[in-house]
Amino acid sequence: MSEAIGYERVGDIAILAANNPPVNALGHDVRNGLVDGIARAEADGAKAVLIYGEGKTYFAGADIREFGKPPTQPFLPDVCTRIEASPLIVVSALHGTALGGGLEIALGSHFRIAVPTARVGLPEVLIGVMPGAGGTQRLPRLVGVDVAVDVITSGRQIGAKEALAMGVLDRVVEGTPREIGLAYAQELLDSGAERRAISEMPAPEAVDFDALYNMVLQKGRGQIAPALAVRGVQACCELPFEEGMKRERELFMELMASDQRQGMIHAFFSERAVGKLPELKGVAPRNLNAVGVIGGGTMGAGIATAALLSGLSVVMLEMTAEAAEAARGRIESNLGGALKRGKLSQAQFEDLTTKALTLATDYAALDDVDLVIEAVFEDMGVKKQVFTQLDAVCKPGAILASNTSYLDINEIAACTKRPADVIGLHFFSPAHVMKLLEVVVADKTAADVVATGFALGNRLKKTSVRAGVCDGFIGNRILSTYRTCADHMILDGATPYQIDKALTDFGFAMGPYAVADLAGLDIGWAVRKRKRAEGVDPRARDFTYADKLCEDGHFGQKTGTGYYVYQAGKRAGVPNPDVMPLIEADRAAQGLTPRDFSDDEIVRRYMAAMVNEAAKVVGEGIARRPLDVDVTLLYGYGFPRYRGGPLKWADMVGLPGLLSDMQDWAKEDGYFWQPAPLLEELVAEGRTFDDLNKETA
Ligand code: T1G
Repeated sequence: MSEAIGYERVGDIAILAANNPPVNALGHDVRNGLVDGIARAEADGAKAVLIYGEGKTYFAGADIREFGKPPTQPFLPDVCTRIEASPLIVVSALHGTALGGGLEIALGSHFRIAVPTARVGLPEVLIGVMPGAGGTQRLPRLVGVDVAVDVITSGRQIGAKEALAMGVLDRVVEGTPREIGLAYAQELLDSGAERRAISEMPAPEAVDFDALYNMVLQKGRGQIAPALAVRGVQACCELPFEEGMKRERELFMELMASDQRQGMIHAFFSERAVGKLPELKGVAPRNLNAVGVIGGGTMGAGIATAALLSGLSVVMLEMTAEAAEAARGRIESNLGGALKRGKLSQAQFEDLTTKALTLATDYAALDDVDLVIEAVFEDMGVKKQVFTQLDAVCKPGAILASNTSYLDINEIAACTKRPADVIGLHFFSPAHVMKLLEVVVADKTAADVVATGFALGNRLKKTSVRAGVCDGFIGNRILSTYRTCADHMILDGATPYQIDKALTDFGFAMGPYAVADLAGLDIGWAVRKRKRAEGVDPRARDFTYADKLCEDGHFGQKTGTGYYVYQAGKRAGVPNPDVMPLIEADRAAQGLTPRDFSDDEIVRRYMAAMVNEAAKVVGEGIARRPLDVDVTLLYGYGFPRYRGGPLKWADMVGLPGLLSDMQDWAKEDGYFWQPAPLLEELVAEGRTFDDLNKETA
């Protein structure tokens, strides 16, 4: 018997207890142990078998680390079928998260009991595959097609109460999985219950699977796994069980071989790796109970909302009492959303907006907070004034953080006597919703201040990425480059609308011009003006149509008109007829003759610009590893998760091809298309960004 599955007899019941921390993943040893355990119980004269997990959870699925490696027997579908085929009654007792192959083991069992906090689900589509051990064949038999398709194509986790109502669970009882499992198995034996094999249950009524497939495919915006999973459920309705299992396996293996599976598993492990920093080994974060936020605009109010929802007390500082009340209004409207969704009770809402939130107009109110986050107007002069005052009033050991999106944190820190306590905490709008947090580490930032930045990120349920100091840090610096590439394509003949369509077809939630309208065109305008004031290299191409749009007062959604015109109540806008004349005038003024662009060329240039700047960001150490860039673009810039991130995508399409494209395009614009030294190095050495990820702990 393998160590991973313990064997024990309690009366007539054989217990198979999984012990494969941290999440009892169904690796080779676990699968072996289950098959051997069932056989031993049958040989041992047991009358029933109880399967449960030691530690924090029942099986949380197949071992994802084995993906891409040669599969080893026994295969998971066979393990589930072996359990189901046992003449003994098999009971699974669930706690923690019974997910994917874990739930499939439970569905292979004859009875399922769980503790009230257990969660179940088939989240395989979230890592680019589909259930491959009978989930698409057994679940529909138990819960019907509609519920099964919802569970499988959403990948959502389902609470025990809902799972009981669905019929996935037979019982939900307080206690430990071992206790409730033993009691239930004994009760079944005492009542003479028969073993129940789901595979022997009748297949559910079929539905219009072609329509369902197309609907799911469209909803996936290019992701294929949920749609193929629908074909798996179709097989359940149309084929005998064994045939259905074979069809499920074919579909599963097709997805296992797909780039999308690679991309999504890369995203899964990368989002867990970004928080593991060698520099923070053994470094304890500082205490964090009370936070100050300066500036109650959209960003400040969003940051305050996130802090309040995580249980921190907040002092919101504004210049005037009216502005402070306006900030409270924004915070209350943000929290109102959680109230409406039932995430907050009325009492909690009142507590947060009265007891936990304090408004202030005097810096002295910040003299006892543990951390201050400044979210004022994006101007260096204003930032320095604020930090000079914070330096004067905040207690020793308080952390002074800036939410700047671009500006130099070293320069801000230098205007205080405590640069070691200064850090950048770059939130993304809306700050109480967007998952990404760039933790910007300045030259003198102390290690425990960095540790506190990450601790705050965890507490706010953010995915935090370490970034070095440069103009725009990781995300906005790369954004600025691929946006410039898009603007160059417009000068040369493409339109904002063609570019947006090409990128949404590629998988982005929105194209760059729709995003610009959402964020506000005045932000890009301010950045262009600042950069022009700082001096732009004469070789850089320039364009004026976007400035003209802003000069005419068109800032996007906030003014109702930008690249698109927005009608009330409609999320998507229609092309603004004033835009193309501005672009044509700009081209004419520069003597440019527009040409046709294919969608492929648009995507290739746009992505090449993104990858090239990302390689510079990694090469300069602004991002520690390529995966830090991938997570930043996935969580902050709407990059399609099934492509894994720009550098994972680059590895999959091939770095040599991308580099040679850039070298071609450099013939027409040698200033913009300067290949990153790191990219040239990797191509020369036949290495990839993933090699770098593996080499950098
Ligand atoms: N395989 C391998 N490692 C896993 C794992 C898995 N399935 N799940 C988690 N880990 C690692 C994770 O990388 C981390 O490692 C540690 O466990 C703790 O995880 C045929 C083929 C279970 C809800 O998709 O959703 O079954 O970083 O930090 O927040 O149909 O992990 O410490 O080194 O996330 O408490 C289906 C994936 C697989 C579930 C726990 N199952 N896991 O969350 O901790 S496909 C899943 C999760 C499948 C069959 C198919 C979560 C969690 P490290 P964590 P957590």
